[in-house]
Amino acid sequence: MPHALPRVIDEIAVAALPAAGSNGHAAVPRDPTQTRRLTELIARLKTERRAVILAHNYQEGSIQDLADFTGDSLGLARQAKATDAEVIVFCGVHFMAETAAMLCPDKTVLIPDLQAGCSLADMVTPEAIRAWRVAHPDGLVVCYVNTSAAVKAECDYCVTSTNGVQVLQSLPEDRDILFVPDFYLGSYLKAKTKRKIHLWRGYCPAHAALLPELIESLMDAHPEAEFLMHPECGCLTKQMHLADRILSTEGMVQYVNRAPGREFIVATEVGLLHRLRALYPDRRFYAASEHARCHHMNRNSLEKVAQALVSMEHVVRVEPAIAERALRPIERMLAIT
Ligand code: CIZ
Repeated sequence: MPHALPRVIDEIAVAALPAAGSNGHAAVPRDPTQTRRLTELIARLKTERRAVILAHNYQEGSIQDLADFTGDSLGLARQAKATDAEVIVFCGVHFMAETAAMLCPDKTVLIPDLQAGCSLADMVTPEAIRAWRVAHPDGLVVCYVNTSAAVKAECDYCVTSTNGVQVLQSLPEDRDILFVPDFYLGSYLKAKTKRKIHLWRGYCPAHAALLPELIESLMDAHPEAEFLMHPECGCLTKQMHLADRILSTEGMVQYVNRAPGREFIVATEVGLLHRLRALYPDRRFYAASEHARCHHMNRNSLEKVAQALVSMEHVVRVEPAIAERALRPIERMLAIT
């Protein structure tokens, strides 16, 4: 009975769970007593279930605070592989949990909210990639990690925003590349590598909220601040010359550690600012826009993390035939980086 309710935590604990907001998202702001109660409950459940909690850099602060590890999708996948826990509560979005499930077939991977998807990942389909291959039989298909397992199964290489340049530079120069699905990351990689890249027209709605005008007025208000920009930013093509650094989320975390400056304008999903402020309390961080929020990431909440550990739902599984093919581009990426 692997999914029986834990010994210590029973229905009483479940009944004590406060309800999530009426929109199904976290009931924020939550009062500190409620947060403490939930955090304690999750700690007990975690021990009972022999579970580990992995949180993406874009998760709400209270989830980051109780996670065993917070990071980008690649870091989380590596942690998932390394852990000896039996259960992984993956606080992120569905494609990330799929990657963890494929890399760890012997572990149970749970996502607190099954609706936590990715608008960008939904912008490309396996059929579209098959059609491109018919037109470009010698081409290579490179997918951003923000793709479903079914799409990855059709691709040759996978990249993250941290390692995209390195992976593309390693590919044979005479091959055309189709890059899916993010147009802006693809444009950045094209400019950096000078490779012949066919760009898909996908975009991340949270990063699209970061408009050039907002960034220019923040730069005027904080002239000493360095401007750190994520390559998914919709403003990328126009603002690239303004960015002091174009970095992935982990790239930003590492860069701030060695940067001489003390102030930073951060153009990415606002969840990352919680991690930056926690790690570097002596620096100042300004969100390029407080509206740059991923509503999918924000579907996860402390309540749903607790609920996932009680009910052992929602289990993320990838069909073995898809997983076998989808792991190929991921493993090729891991071998290069
Ligand atoms: O790879 C990730 O986690 C994503 C989606 C972005 C980033 O820059 O970390």
